[in-house]
Amino acid sequence: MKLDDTLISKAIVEEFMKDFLKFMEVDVAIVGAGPAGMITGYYLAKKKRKVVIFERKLSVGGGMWGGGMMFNKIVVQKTAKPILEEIGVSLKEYKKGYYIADSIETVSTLSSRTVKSGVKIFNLILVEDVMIRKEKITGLVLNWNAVSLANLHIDPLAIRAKFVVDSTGHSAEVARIIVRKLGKKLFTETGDLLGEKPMWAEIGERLIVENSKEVYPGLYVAGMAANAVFGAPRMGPIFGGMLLSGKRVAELLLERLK
Ligand code: 48F
Repeated sequence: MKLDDTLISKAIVEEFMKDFLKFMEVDVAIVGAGPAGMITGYYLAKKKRKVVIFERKLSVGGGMWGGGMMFNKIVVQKTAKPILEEIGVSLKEYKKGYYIADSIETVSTLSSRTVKSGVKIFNLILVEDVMIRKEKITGLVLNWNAVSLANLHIDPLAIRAKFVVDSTGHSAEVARIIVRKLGKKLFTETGDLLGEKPMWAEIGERLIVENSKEVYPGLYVAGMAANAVFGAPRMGPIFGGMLLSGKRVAELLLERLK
């Protein structure tokens, strides 16, 4: 059989467009394919919800690849161990209650399980704005990240979602867009982003789960974005909180989607 170059190109364009059209209306649209966003998607798709994740970078995994200071190991605590076991990541007990995993194995296993559970991940796409109707978030406004990096004056496209999750990490970009465009309307003490506090793993990991909740009608925060919005500490290369946070947001959304 001779290989037809144009047919290869047609296959890519046609199949991409099918997926893109299919995921333009979803139950949940997640912004950011770091550990928190992917785990949120995984638990939602496991329950047959229609979920899409938009990631602006070429690769998924966010801040997990490099472990701590490029030593590519991550630590999780006992409470998060069952999540990594469920998705099939090998863990070694380092000291009582501290488990260590290879960061490459964790990201690759998590992304594979997320996609195989039914979540569609689009990489290279930047979420640059939101849609709001009757004081509720109803969708996302997208552009190629390359368009933004090249500073090209090109209009975006929009997709509709029943709920949106901001799992953009330290920058909490979706919550920030809400404040920038609508004022201090977040469900925080001041209505503004309270900002991340200095590193303290114990407190950061505890608070992240309770901070993983709705922050504006229809918008939930997961992962480091939750602590950035609600003014809690960062925690460095311990990742249990990210996983527990994503799982918590998925549970809250499953209730809302009933
Ligand atoms: O930063 P990231 O890994 O967030 P996370 O899931 O996990 C945080 C940890 O990695 C680490 C930590 C652990 O102690 O503190 O930082 O909360 O993943 C966030 C992803 O969102 C993407 C970004 O490229 C990254 O992969 N992202 C950020 N803004 C946008 C975005 C945007 N506007 N549109 C699309 N993707």
